[in-house]
Amino acid sequence: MMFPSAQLSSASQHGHSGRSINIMQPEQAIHPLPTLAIFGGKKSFSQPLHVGRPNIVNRDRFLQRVNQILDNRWLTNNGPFVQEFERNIASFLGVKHCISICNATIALEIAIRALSLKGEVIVPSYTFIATAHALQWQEVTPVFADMDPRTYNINPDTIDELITPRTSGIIGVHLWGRACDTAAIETLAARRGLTVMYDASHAFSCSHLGRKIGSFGACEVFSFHATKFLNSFEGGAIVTNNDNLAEKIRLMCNFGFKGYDNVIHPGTNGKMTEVCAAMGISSLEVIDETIAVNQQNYRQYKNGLYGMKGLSLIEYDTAESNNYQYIVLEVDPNTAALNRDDLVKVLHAENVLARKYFWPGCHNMEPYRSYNPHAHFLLPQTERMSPRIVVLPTGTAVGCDEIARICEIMKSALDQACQVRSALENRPTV
Ligand code: T4K
Repeated sequence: MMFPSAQLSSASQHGHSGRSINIMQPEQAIHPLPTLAIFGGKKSFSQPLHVGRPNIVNRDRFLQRVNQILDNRWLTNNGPFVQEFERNIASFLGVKHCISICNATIALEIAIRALSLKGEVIVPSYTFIATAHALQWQEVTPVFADMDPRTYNINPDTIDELITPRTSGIIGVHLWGRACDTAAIETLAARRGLTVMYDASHAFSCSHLGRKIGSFGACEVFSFHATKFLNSFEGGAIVTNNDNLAEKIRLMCNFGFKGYDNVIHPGTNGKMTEVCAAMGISSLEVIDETIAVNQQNYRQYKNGLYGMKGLSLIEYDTAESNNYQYIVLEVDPNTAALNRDDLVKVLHAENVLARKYFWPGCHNMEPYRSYNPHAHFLLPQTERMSPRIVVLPTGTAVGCDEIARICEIMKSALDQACQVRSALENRPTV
């Protein structure tokens, strides 16, 4: 499968000066290389290169399905494409029930409510804000646990001390598709009488302990947002093996209706539309190709960044299935010639819109920062690690030339760290 390259500007096609870069001795460069935009050179990319560019795959099948939807005159409310999508997802994951939802944030809210989570729920601080907001929106207090710096996932050893008489549950997050320590979390939860569910927004098609993520805890929530590995424009799903829970969730996401004119449960509108389901089905049909592209991109980044002191890509466990959707780079400020923020500024100047996901941690965002201004004392690893992480562009919209150029930019910047720092002093912050 061929994917179009983003537009490289003429400067990037020429590459840098061509001299060899000794990235282990970054202070040795004498003159700024003119090709870095931070030094006034032309941007490497004429168009922004985004993190989270949607995978637009299987276009013809999707458009056929859209025509079918229009012919059907059935646009939403549990239509045939939604039903097919749910069957396909459940079968792909090996779970009994999949309830598609309009997005993962609403899916989290519905799951939290269906599980009767109340009072306080323990979540990692290092996650997308939706995990915390889904609780707060329902007046359940998110209590933030620290990360394990080796995995960036919630550290189960930090959970016990956060449990109070008001604690009702734990939401683990499989950050960047890498499973959190479900065994430790669930053992602790069983001992303390807590309910466990997972935010698996990043983890579609990833496995853990040899089985597809989707059947851990009471239920798991996926996101099919445009920026996700499998996208349905907007979308999400709750998956579970629990029949009663699935029935309750189905009611809750359709106003509590059971048949016409008969409301038997409180509910909201969490329904997925037909056109979203059609996109999801079409994307699922070619999922292996998307993974292959992501994996190839990951390998290329890994090779391209090899040997750059202080920079390391997160590893994916090759004994498990991975979707390789996130190219996550840790920049160690103690050993890298430039820190994360400076590298991000260099990349942005080149039109590479790298992201700092999930800096600075939910506890440093509102309303949580105001509710508990001292939370950082309990979150030393989140405080230490979140300023190190940068996420780079990948997916089917990014080609080999772009990745090669991004790696060149970083090599070149590290090689000229002193000059980069002084050039950045006069630039606005990212
Ligand atoms: N839990 C976790 C752990 C999550 O990561 C997320 C979402 C959720 C729950 C909630 O899932 P949803 O309710 O969204 O289904 C983006 C996504 O909007 C969000 O879904 C995702 N996580 C998060 C990690 O990334 P922002 O605020 O960074 O979005 P934004 O507008 O800056 O877009 C991200 C990048 O994608 C930009 O560089 C532009 C590019 N983009 C975006 C869209 C929508 C495109 O190139 N094309 C597009 O159509 O949150």
